[in-house]
Order: sequence, then structure tokens, then C-alpha cells
Amino acid sequence: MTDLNNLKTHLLSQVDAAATLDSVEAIRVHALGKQGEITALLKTLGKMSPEERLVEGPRIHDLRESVTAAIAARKEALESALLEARLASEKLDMTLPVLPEPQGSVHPVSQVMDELAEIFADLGFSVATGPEIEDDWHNFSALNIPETHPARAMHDTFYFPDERNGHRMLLRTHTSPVQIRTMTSQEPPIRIIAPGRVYRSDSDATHTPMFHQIEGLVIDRGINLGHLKWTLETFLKAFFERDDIVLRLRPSYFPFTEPSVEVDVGYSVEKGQRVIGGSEGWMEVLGSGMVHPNVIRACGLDPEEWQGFAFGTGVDRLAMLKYGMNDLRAFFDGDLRWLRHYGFSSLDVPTLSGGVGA
Ligand code: 2U9
Repeated sequence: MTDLNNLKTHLLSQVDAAATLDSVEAIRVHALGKQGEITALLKTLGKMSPEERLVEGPRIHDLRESVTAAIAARKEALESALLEARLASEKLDMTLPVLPEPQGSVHPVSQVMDELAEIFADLGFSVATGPEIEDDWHNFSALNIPETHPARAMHDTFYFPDERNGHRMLLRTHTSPVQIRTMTSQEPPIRIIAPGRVYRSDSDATHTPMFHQIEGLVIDRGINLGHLKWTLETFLKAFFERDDIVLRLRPSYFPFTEPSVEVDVGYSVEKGQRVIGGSEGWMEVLGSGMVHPNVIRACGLDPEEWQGFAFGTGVDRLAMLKYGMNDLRAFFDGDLRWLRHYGFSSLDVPTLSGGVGA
């Protein structure tokens, strides 16, 4: 009787003192395993007389149940203490920023190009690109620019000294060769914008030898000046995020369009600064026109069947007008203070629903 009581007290205090899951397991094997102390006691029941078994049976079973329950409770306590310790050591501070602040910023020219792509995508235009090193035919001849045109002169165009395939190569002076490449490789209808770098031998406060242009081209049946005006008006309203955009179309001349029109936009004066919108004065913003039949023909299409409109403008100039910078040269200086001030967060992707410049 006392032996069983002593064994129970001893085993329970051992279980209580066990500090690891391994030591609990060792006690279990020692007491309840095949060779265990309690297992041995259970085996003695078979050799007892029925009277003796009636007394000893319940006591040995009680011992086995108490020790089994104590081991299970201790195991659970140790496991949950382990889990607690793991949770505490692996804790995540949700109040910390996920990533450090992004370094650098999106240049206003890239931002404006993304805004333009977004606006024109909504109007069904896709973005087309092409090489910056071009040949004479794609940059000039196909665009109805004759050999004698001043734009071809050495002082305007950067020519390469060597010839490639018998041609003197040049740095494209506009993105128009991209439209030529599209017209000669795709079937109309065509609706594209061509943004990118262009090069002209020119440098002063308002001109840099490299600048950014965006041109647009639509080729389809039955296209007229009304389509051009609506497209430009819709684009300018979305870009400047104002409804009071007023256009004035003035007759002009470009070799690749006929008729050609220069597009002025009304501006107003706010805090001494000219801002687009209203009609206190006019500012020239775009050049455009109906694609010249010679250009359509040069691309292998019949101008009797296919017509189109085209437009072009400077992306740097658009950025200056929208975001209020006044020196073009600062765009290409790489001054970090300027970039921090005028740059955009890389996480602010322009969307029409958010207001393109938001
Ligand atoms: C094709 C047919 C026609 C593109 C056009 C202009 C008018 C224009 C200037 C604006 C300021 C260039 O950046 S700038 O100096 N562009 O005035 N561009 S129409 O006409 C095309 C282009 C391609 C096949």
C-alpha cells in the first residue's frame, strides 16, 4: 500500500520537475514502457488470487492513470511554453515600414511619358518605338522632306561619319521615322503614339541637343480634321486635368502634313504664372495636320483609300507647362536637389481614375 503510494508520489514529483520534453519521455518509458515499473506491476495482477486482485487491481490502474495524466499535462505545458518562446522570438513588428523609403525619384520626363501613354491607351492608341540611329529615307525622304530642306543641313542634323549599307546614318531628328516603320510593317487602321529621344544640333536656354518628343498617328478610312481636333482636345483636358481647355488651330506648314495646323491652347495667369486653361492668352503647344498623300504613298498605301492625322509636341515642354519648371537645361543636369524636388515617387503610377498626375 505504502509502496504504491510512495511510487506514485515519487513518479508525480519527477514528472512535475521534468524541464524538457526529452526528460518527460524518459520518465514515461521508465514507468509505462514495455519494461516500465507500472507495466511490471500490471503484469503481477495475473498471478494474484481473485480477492487480492480485487483490492490491488484498482490501485495499480489508478497509479497508471494518474501517472499517464500527469505526463500528458506536463508534456502539454512544456509544448505550449516552447511555442510561447518561439512566438516571442519570431515576433513581427507590424508598426515598422515594410520597406525602407525608396531611394531616388521618377524624372518628370518619364512621369509625363507614362501619363501620355495612359491617356492615349484610353483612346485606343498603342505605344510604338524605333531606333534612335536612323537612315535618311525613314527620317527624311519618306516624310516628304526634300534633299534641299534646311532640316537636312549639317548644322541641324547629327550625321555619323561612316556609311552603313551605302547610307550615311544619322541621329533621328524627330520620332516620325517610328510612324514610317509602323506604316510599312502593319496594315491600317493604325493608332499609335511614338514617344522618345530626338537629336538636333541646337543649344540655348530653350533648346538642348537631345530632347524628348511625342508624336501621334492615326491612319484609317474617312479621317478628317474634326477627328484630329477632338483627339487633341480630349488629350489636353486629360493631361492638364482641366475642363476649360480651349484650342485655336492656326494654318501652318510641315512637309509631312497637308493641311498643317499649329495648335494654340488658352492660358490664364494665376499668381503671376501662366497656367494652361482659360483664355487670357494663347500658347503654342502642338504641331499637327492631315498626313500628306506623298507620305501615305511612300509607305505603300493608296491615299485615295487611306487618310490620317498626325501631331507632335515636346515632352520636356509639356512637363514644364504642367509642373511649373522654367529652365529646360536643369532637366539634364542630374542635380539631386532638383530631382528630389521635381521627381515623382516610383510608387505613384499614373492612372486615369486617380487623375494622371496624382
Ligand atoms: C508621319 C506623318 C506625319 C508629325 C507631326 C508636327 C506636326 C510638329 C513638332 C512639335 C514641336 C516637333 O517637338 S517639336 O519640335 N512637331 O509640329 N509633327 S505633324 O507628323 C507626322 C509624323 C509621321 C508618318
